[in-house]
Amino acid sequence: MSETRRAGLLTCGLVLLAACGLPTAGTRDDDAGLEEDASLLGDSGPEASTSTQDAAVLDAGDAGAAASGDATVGDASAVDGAAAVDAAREDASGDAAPVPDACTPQGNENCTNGVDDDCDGLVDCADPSCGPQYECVPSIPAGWNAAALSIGSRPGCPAGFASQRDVVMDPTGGAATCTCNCASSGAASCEKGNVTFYGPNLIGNDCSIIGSAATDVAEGACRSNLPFGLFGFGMGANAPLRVTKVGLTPNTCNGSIAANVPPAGTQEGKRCTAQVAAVGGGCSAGSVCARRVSGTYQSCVAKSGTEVCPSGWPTKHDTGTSVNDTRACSACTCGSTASCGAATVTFYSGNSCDGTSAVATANDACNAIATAGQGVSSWRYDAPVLNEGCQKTGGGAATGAIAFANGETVCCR
Ligand SMILES: [Ca+2]
Ligand SMILES: [Ca+2]
Repeated sequence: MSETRRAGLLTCGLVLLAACGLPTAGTRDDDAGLEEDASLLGDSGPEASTSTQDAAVLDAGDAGAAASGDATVGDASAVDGAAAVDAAREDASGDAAPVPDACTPQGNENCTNGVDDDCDGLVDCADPSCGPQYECVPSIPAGWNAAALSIGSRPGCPAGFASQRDVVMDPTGGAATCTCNCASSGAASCEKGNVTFYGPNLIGNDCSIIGSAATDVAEGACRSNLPFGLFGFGMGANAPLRVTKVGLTPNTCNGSIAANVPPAGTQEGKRCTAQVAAVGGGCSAGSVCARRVSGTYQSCVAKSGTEVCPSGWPTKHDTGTSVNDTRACSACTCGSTASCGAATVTFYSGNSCDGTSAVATANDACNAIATAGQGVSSWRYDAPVLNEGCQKTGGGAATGAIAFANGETVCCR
């Protein structure tokens, strides 16, 4: 039998004697001795752990006696009564086969270790002693830290949190609005054609007899210098020629961009992380015991970079130590809209492109124009410019984004 058990039984025996009205022959010295024994009970090993409250009562009794300088019967009764309860518990458990008590108090409840430290049967957050400072929160995935976030102000971190960081967060500015402006400079022209005249024949469009070298002709100019003198004697029933339209000389188009970048509407805040990374138990499935935040702070989890918020922490805040705003517009490229209309060569009987006329199409084919025996004194190449102008051909897209230096995703409940 252990010393503790002996002390308990001794105490019990004395209590029974007192209860029966039998003289206990107790003296103040006896009481003092009992209290001393009882103190041993409270201070001793594993069995004492089952009666923490009893030990506390004993301590209080001792303190009272010490304060009065004279232990009273009442004090002794309190002590004895506590000892009797202990004795009864031991009897209930059976002397023959005592049930070992696995819980050894390790001091106050540690709220983040998953253990019932103070042996009250309640682990971590389930233990009311954790309530003021800890609470059950959704599970915190690996890689995330329990954090406290203050939005709009930067008060000191709540108790239990450190690693503070002044942040800017939650930009509201959207993408840039981009408008391309295309300006035209210079004029488009279809100024040149290329005309080859062929020998006259009476058959029709026979371009077998070359009468002139290919000649570039300017658009819109009335010409009287007939090549090779071919038509000087007057055209026959048919005058074959081939007119090729030379390509467009477009107007020049210069693009410029009008970029409207809305303000990056960030706000300031402060992020703190829990000083103890570990989280405890005593919560329902899917929850853990973590430090409670206070003041303007919200309960959150944080992870560096741009992340998707984990389950249970739905409210996302993009944060960083400063804003890196790269929003802009890409350069605009512009092109001419001009084209050349149907090109023709018109022959005239008059010297100034007047009088009787006949028209040949500039289609790079052998054509025969009928001049009805009229002489040709002048001619003109015409190729109208159509749709002169400019249009956007590329660019003008919104680029960049609002990014954060030391970016961190903070997700709150
Ligand atoms: Ca604990
Ligand atoms: Ca506990």
